[in-house]
Amino acid sequence: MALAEINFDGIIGPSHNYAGLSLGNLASAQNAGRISEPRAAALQGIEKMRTNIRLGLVQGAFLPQRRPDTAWLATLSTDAAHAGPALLANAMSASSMWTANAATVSPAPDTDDGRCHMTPANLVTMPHRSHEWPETMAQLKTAFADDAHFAVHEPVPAPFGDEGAANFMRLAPAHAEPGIEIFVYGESGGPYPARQHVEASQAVARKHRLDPDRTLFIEQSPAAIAAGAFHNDVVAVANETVLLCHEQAFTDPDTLYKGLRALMPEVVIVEVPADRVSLREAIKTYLFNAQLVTLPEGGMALILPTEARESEAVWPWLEEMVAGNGPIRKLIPVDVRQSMANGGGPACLRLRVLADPGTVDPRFLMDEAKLDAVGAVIASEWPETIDGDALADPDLWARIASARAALYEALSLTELI
Ligand code: SUG
Repeated sequence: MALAEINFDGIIGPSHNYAGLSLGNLASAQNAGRISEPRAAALQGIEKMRTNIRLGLVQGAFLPQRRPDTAWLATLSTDAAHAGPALLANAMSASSMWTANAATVSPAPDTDDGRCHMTPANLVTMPHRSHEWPETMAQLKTAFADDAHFAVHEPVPAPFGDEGAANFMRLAPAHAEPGIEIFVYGESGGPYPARQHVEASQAVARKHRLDPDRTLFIEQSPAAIAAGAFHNDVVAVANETVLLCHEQAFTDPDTLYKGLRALMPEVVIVEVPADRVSLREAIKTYLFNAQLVTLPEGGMALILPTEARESEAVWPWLEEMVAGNGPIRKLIPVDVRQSMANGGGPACLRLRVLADPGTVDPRFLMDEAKLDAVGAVIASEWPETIDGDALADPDLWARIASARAALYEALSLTELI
């Protein structure tokens, strides 16, 4: 069995819009009311996947969910025509694109039954995200139906907020070796909610049958949340032996670093000092919301948003880091501006699953030909723009439904519509 890291990107849905729904997510608030471009957004996502494939990485995808979410509205005893603007906006968000929040994934080498365990995130803190998990779970159960290799759990129950892999990091000498799993939770975020609760992280670790001696629960610094880091993956990223993080990412970084070095002496901790890159600049440019990937030819690359290249603080620091001959050898900027304007960078758009691709339902795996086919559906079916007022327009709902159906047909996944 050959385990590979597979990045499952969320295909950006046809209802992508800027309703400003996420308190504590500065980009979402700043862009509230802006006219969105769903077609351009989704094509940016396709090009990001193409970049990954051309680097020799294994790529997968999850599909956009039904919007407006009529099943959710029905549980509230209403429908799209009667919900009112606030509830309707919550039912129309394309937020399932950010698959780093779809689930937490503990790969087979870390679990005591040797299977890859997944728990869909309940996302209960934000109403517009709280109804993602049922469709997420349906896709996970289809993609990872092989129960000799995968276990897909029920989400953690409310009120314990769980935001999935965005608050989770894994370090290991190599992908396929037993790793250290790090769950990052928030206690307080000043004016903003701490969306990942420690009780949820602990429950996920128990469900996943992890070794308690190799599982760490670490508090995200309240200063980071208050500055707009609503998930840990806005201030830190890990891959194999490398942890890249901001100096102010954690409440007690020294204890974390000491613990990691004791468990894994080969760990390389690259800490970005606050006097070179402020928390504010880190959050604006999303340099940590990068995919830190191991390249087939060796060495690592950081696939990061183009916004990071435009920063006079961030880019010189990154170039110095690369020149310093550390493990990170390449910087690869990608344009995901439409997603970024809602606070979702390259890392938010992907869920990492370490698995033998042969054990995954092939309909969820991408190659360039499939990306071309998906891109063609997007180019002909996705709305070019959505203005906030149009969210209540039944013609838009019909357009979104048929666009989504066309995509499911193109990928032969109509049973999940
Ligand atoms: O949950 N934005 C998402 C962004 C998620 C980013 N994911 C990670 N960091 N992994 C969120 O805040 C904005 C939607 C709106 O305002 O319409 C939104 O949901």
